[in-house]
Amino acid sequence: MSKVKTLGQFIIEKQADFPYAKGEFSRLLRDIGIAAKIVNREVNKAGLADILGETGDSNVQGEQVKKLDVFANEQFIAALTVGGEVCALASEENEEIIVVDNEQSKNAKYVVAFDPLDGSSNIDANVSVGTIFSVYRRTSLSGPGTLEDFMQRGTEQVAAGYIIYGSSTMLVYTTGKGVNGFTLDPSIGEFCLSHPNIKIPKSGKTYSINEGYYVHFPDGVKKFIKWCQEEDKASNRPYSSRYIGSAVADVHRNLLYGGVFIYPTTSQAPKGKLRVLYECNPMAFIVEQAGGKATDGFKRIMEIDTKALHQRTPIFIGSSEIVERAEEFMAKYAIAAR
Ligand code: P6P
Repeated sequence: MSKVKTLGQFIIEKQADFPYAKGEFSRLLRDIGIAAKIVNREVNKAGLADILGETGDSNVQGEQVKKLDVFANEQFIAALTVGGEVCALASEENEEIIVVDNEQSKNAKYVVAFDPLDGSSNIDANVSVGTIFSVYRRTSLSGPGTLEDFMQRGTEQVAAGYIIYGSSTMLVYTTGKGVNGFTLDPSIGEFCLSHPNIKIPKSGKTYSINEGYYVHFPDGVKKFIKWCQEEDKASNRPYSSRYIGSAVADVHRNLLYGGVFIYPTTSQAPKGKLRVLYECNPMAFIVEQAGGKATDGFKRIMEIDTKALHQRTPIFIGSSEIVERAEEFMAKYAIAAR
């Protein structure tokens, strides 16, 4: 009996968790998996563009060659539109929502917000990049989806996940009943359960932040960084500094090994850089479901009131004990700053 359990088999098996669902949600996750496989194929050959004659704007067949984040965006929009399970989409690549207004979708139950290829500026250096997605039940009653359908707190998410295109391609997701990771087996073209019931270590020895902005960090962040660098064997310090510059890769590493990822406010990003709707909330849902924490330095990411599609927030996400320590510094020095 093969030990391999594909994403499709797992979704059907877990469908029992949703007694009222009639399969729409399972089909939605299937559609995301399909788009992920198509994007994976293109991401994996990115470095070959020149050799394959895909330089500039057209390839040897004279076809328009798209930037990979544009390509990824189109694939997820197409898969989710054709799938018929969503009534609207919100993408990092699109200023406004994408209303899905075809016959089978306009009364669909769900909306999906996603970042089609986070970290894509790194792709030419062969650094891992990722897709991040977040699923909500629509709040509008029927017809085409609306902007209001997305103005929900992260606590209302019905599912969240990411695909990381790295040394292997993994899909990690939660529906609120734990976190499971699936690794793509290219030989059979299936995501296979490889990391069941992921739990993030309560602590760790890695901190992940772009220290190039150190002078612009809030005092609490500066003091936390110095705390990470102190010698203290009992608490595994000094921590190692690891910063990939691709949030999905940094968060995924910490999810498996323990650690904290911080993108605080800086002079260039006075409200933080990462977006609430399609980056912070989905990663927060996953990390909390794995036993970790995700805050803006003071309050849960998933309790932030989303007022705009591309709203930004500072984020402190990872092992609960390390996030709590960072929050202590933020609280202590926020008072001092008053
Ligand atoms: P910086 C990628 O552009 C991204 O949105 C995240 O994936 C990543 O963590 C961050 O920006 C890197 O930003 O300012 O450190 O280059």
